[in-house]
Amino acid sequence: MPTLYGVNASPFVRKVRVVLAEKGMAYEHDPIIPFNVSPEYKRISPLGKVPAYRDGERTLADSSVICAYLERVKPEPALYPSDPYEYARALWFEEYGDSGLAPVMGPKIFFQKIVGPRFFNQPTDEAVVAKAVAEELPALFDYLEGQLASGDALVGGRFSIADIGIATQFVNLRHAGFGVDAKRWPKLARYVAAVHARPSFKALIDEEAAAFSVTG
Ligand SMILES: N[C@@H](CCC(=O)N[C@@H](CS)C(=O)NCC(=O)O)C(=O)O
Repeated sequence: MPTLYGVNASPFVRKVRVVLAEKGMAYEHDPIIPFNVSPEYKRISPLGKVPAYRDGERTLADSSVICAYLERVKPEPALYPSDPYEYARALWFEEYGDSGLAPVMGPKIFFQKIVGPRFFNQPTDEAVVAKAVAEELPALFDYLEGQLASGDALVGGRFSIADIGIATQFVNLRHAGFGVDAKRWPKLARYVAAVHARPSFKALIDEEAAAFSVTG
């Protein structure tokens, strides 16, 4: 059976776990923490990051790479649009999650509120959190609000890697005790709630809650 490496707190590990769940693929999960990783792990993930994936003798690192591989291994249900432009747009939203949302929601909010205090005995720097919430999240949310039409999918009217890549970052925000103000960003608030209610996301959110959520 394939093995997915990486701790549940990571939005990138969760991205792969959602893809595996949506495709109904069985796997073993080794919740490696990406801190002082072993030389053996670095052979699988040369940058020492999570997630990584082993499929027999084949190994891969990077969530986007792993998800793209899984799509080829098990094409149904399709999580990447077939239309060329929609395909590229879906990759763009995945990238927006990875490079736009993650650097704010991860180190400035989730790490400050959950990982630092719980796992590194490091108190929350509330000023960092407040600044990120007040000054950085709004522009990120404004963009997504403007990209959402009616319905619960960002691209092509159908659930895709775009939605997985965006919504996984919002799980970390949610664990840290924050959400989307539905008065200011009504489409985004409804969209995030709908994606998080999918069985693939909900099972992981529930599994993670005890260890990684303010409510846990
Ligand atoms: N582009 C990578 C990013 C992965 C990433 O940054 N993972 C973090 C955990 S959320 C990590 O392993 N950090 C440890 C490090 O950077 O050494 C992916 O999509 O897999």
